[in-house]
Amino acid sequence: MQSTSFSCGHAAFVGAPNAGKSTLLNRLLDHKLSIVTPKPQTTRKKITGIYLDEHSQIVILDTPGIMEPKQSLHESMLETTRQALKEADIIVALIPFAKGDEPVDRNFTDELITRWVRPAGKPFIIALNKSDLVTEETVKTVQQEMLDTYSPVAVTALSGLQGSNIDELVKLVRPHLPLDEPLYPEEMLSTEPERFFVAEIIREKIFLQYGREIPYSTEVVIDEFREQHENDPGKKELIRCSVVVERNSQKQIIVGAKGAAIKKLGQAARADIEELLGRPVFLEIFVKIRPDWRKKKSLLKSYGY
Ligand SMILES: Nc1nc2c(ncn2[C@@H]2O[C@H](COP(=O)(O)OP(=O)(O)OP(=O)(O)O)[C@@H](O)[C@H]2O)c(=O)[nH]1
Ligand SMILES: [Mg+2]
Repeated sequence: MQSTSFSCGHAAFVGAPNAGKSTLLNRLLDHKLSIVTPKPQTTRKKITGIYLDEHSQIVILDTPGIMEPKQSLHESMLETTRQALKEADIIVALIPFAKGDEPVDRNFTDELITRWVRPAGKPFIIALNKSDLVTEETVKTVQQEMLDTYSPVAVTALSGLQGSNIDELVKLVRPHLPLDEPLYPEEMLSTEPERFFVAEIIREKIFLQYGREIPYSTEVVIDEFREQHENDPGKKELIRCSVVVERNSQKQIIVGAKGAAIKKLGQAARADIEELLGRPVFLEIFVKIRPDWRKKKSLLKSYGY
């Protein structure tokens, strides 16, 4: 792979919560790496996904969506996004189309580009996402508007969900990658360890299963992750984790009547974890109450924020 036409570097995906950053990362990798839900603020930590084709290795940094911080947790999430912008060789600002009178949120876009993207001092591409939601005419009009208003190195429109125009984004990113050799081995999809993705899967299932404030008041910690039977690879692997909530009432919701809700959670999570690891697991979920964990710096630190 040492051909002179090879390029490698870091691309940061930034944008509003729900813009579709994680969906796009997964689409590019053709692999479900980063968790995706219809709820905003799903991604809380940086997710590194390694895209590879014969001409390029793109180390994609999927980031937490940019929002007004209301807690220490949000501050850490924004700090993660800031770090990714520093690490990036090229920034992809993802701006989603929406159905309705305003095809893009112009106020947010302005804040994103002027307060976050431009100050990073890197070349940036505006990628208009969710193009499946609007007409081709709208796409063209907004593309031109973005080009005229922000002078990015390029504007493109795509649909991460449907996978349309994805290759075009790769082509636009490639010239901005500074290295001529891959940074990571061919088979590597991410720099984060398996246990990180196990916790993410459980968090995704919480986001999908529970309503209101529950997903936002919850954190998942892996307490134990070990092979139970080293000499017998067919045997189940033990994963013990804690679902951290803020109040007893939330614990009751997570557990549900006669434990039905937590059982359902465990089943949904286990199916995906087994698919990720490619081996059977025994998953134990405990619920712990840690009042105000989202505001406590020391707790946040222990959870990896
Ligand atoms: N119609 C449409 N929906 C999309 C597209 N891409 C993502 N979505 C949906 O938008 C929602 C949010 O997607 P995510 O990928 O989780 O968005 P994100 O930017 O990572 O969100 P945060 O992690 O919360 O910052 C999900 O319901 C996706 O299915 C797209 O191209 N078209
Ligand atoms: Mg995300």
